[in-house]
Amino acid sequence: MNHRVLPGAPIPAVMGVLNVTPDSFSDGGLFADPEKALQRARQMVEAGVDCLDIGGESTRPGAQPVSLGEELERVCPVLEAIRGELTIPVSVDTSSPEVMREAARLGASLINDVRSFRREGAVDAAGATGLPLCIMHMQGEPATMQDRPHYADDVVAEVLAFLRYRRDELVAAGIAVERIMVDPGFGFGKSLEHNLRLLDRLETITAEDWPVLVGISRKSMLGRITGRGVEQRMPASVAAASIAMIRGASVVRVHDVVETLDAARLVRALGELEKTEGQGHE
Ligand code: HH2
Repeated sequence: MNHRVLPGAPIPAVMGVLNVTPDSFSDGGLFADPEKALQRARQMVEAGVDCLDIGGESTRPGAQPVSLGEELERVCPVLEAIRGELTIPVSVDTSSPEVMREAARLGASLINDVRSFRREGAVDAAGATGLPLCIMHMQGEPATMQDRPHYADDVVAEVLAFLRYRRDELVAAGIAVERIMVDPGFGFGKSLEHNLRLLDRLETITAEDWPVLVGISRKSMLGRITGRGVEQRMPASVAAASIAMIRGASVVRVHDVVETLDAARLVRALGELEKTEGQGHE
């Protein structure tokens, strides 16, 4: 596990979600206004979050794609406002090459693409930014990905194979391997059982020499297990993030930053203890 993509951040790090969309599944419409988004960013920074992730396109199951103009209009003013006031690293969640370029120009620190830079021109645009990149596994496209998710044999092996393959393709395109972070993509073309298997065997993915980002916060898998609506999923989200961190995730992407930060602090303290014990035995 390492942090080459978020220099200086603790391990595990907490990434606060800032959706500037009208239709995101848990915070849609709440922070679409730039002033409200900035206020939310300030709150998260005050809580001690390690980075923010701004998204201008909802990728919830069934979501329709957003136009480029609209995505730029949603993301850019918020990124500019945050950059004008806060020093926190900001990731931009986008699949659009134009948004990637603009985000880099406005001071983004990371590009997070749920489509793993598979849109035309995305590898070139992302490569040219010089920024760290997060590649994520998704089966299908958001509009239809939950219709009938299917894996021939072992979902964990398939996700791992995809992430390795995509990492290698980016490296072949000239992107330094140190710039790449990976994400198994919880909820993206996966049934409840697929998601549970991925969480159960997350160490298969975190054991590789790359930083792993995990986003389970408030997702429907937690609703299915607890029977709770989106607004009541904080405890299950913190539990899921804790499991992911204990199993080696370097970054957790969450909505409930205050509570998840406490869990992260506990996991960090355990990590420190392990280091000291390691030294004691030398
Ligand atoms: N999940 C969502 C969006 N972006 N990026 C990464 N790397 N990993 C994730 O798991 C991930 C992601 C979906 O959650 P959210 O942003 O809260 O909802 P919406 O897509 O409806 O905006």
